[in-house]
Amino acid sequence: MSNPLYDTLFGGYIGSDTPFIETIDGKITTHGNFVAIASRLANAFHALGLKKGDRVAIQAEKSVTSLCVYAACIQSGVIFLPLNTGYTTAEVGYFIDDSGAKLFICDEKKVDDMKPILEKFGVTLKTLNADGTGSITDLAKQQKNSFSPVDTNGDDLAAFLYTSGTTGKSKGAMLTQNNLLSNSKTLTKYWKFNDQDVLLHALPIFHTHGLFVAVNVSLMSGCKIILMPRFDVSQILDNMPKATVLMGVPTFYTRLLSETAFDAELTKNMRLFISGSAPLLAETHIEFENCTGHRILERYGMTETNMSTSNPYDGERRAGTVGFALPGVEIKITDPESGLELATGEIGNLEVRGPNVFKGYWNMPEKTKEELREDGFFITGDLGLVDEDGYLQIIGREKDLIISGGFNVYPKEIELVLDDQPGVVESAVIGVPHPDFGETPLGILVIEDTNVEFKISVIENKIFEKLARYKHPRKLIIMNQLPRNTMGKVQKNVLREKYKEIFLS
Ligand code: MLC
Ligand code: AMP
Repeated sequence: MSNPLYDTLFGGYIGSDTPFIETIDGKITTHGNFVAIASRLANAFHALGLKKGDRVAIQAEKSVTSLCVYAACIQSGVIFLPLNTGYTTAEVGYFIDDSGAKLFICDEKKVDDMKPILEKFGVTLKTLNADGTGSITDLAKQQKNSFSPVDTNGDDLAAFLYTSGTTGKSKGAMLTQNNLLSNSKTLTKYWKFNDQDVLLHALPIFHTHGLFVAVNVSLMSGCKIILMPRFDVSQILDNMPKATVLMGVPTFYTRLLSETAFDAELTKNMRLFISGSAPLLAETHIEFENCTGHRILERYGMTETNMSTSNPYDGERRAGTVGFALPGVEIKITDPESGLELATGEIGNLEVRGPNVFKGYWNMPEKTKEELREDGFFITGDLGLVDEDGYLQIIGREKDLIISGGFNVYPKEIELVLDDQPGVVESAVIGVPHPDFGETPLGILVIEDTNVEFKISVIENKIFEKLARYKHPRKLIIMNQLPRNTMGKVQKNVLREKYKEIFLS
């Protein structure tokens, strides 16, 4: 019997009294405790009738117990489906329906809103609150401390992570045990993680970055985690002297740089600052080095591929680049029309192949075929070039995507909501530079030519009801008509140019 992911990440820690997670109230959870809680949860899943391959969707605050739910899923061969805590009921309803989840775990506060949807789809509901209490914890407490891991092979699914699409419909990226295992092994070695490391963990745990990269690498290396509920500058500053590594999105670094207390002295015990999920401006990279003496290590990844490239640990960490393909991973730049590989220095589609690349989109074979070639190369939708020294630069995106503070926002999803509102003829959503979030959505509306007073506030309320807060356009602007090319296609580049400074002044 074996379960490669469980055996590698968790199995060795049974009974261990080594500290694993310290929360900001100073409470320590040892590795042994962590796997014991996970085992009780796995027994609870079993008691609820969950079997290998079933899906558990969770929309819960970041806590030791919510991380244990992840471990329990791996142990019981159940597919883990974490959801952004900001998603609205309507958004969660789609994921529940699409994934066919058997169990949904959420905060008590969300129960009333979620009940009708869960009843409709026959989904079991359990609660888990930010303080670790809830009905899933109550059930777990009645269970044994040990659970014999369900037999799996590396090709079995470990997680579904939903990622929005250019059509506005979210896709469930299917990640196998091997996808996660191979990437965490590679990153642990490449970034020299070890059991003396202390990671400042301020990212959400419902995405690749905060979950698979941060947590799996810590488990693989025996590194300790300081677990923070969210990114809070003063908590980071307070805890930095005790830590050695920080993983963050660029917004973390720009916010830290605006603090006078953030300097070389405060960071003297740190060995590594890692950035990803969105482009880090070269000027941030340089300013950071001037301020602290540390060079941020920028890497590149995606939900579908985990991490694909990284700047070197020992060699030159080059600003404005995402480094080289990780060991075992292949990248190539191809012509968007022909699919043929381009020469050094030429800009084209970035494609990735390796054990890190996902298995496909859940129940979407056609979508999978469009993006995942038969030879295993995944078309990322990012545009890049490889320079003469082999460094990859992400130049832009083929896909119509906005990245706000590290969260992906697909314009189409917002446009569908805007177009649906009375009085709106059509809309265009574009990404414009934002000093804090890097980029942010701006909504442009064309409205009906009537004498009836048109209220933006009515539309804003509708957006609140339908879409998670981070997807909301920071501003809605009315135009007489949208610029179009001769083919009738909306020229978003013209709009981006026109409004590029709207949030910068
Ligand atoms: C929060 N808000 C955001 C936002 N985060 N709005 C736009 N974009 C975001 N990213 C909303 C809040 O709800 C709030 O609304 C208002 O904006 C201001 O909130 P804040 O307090 O300033 O935000 P904060 O909670 O501090 O969050 C900002 C952040 C956070 C950048 C720290 O968004 C974050 O942790 N981002 C990390 C995302 C991430 O992990 N991405 C990895 C994806 S994996 P209101 O109404 O109160 O004003 C991936 C693969 C890879 O991409 O390569 O890693
Ligand atoms: P997600 O689908 O949330 O996993 O987001 C993946 C996308 O984030 C990629 O396709 C890139 O567009 C972007 N991304 C991740 N890391 C970087 C980086 N270091 N620089 C630029 N873009 C990045």
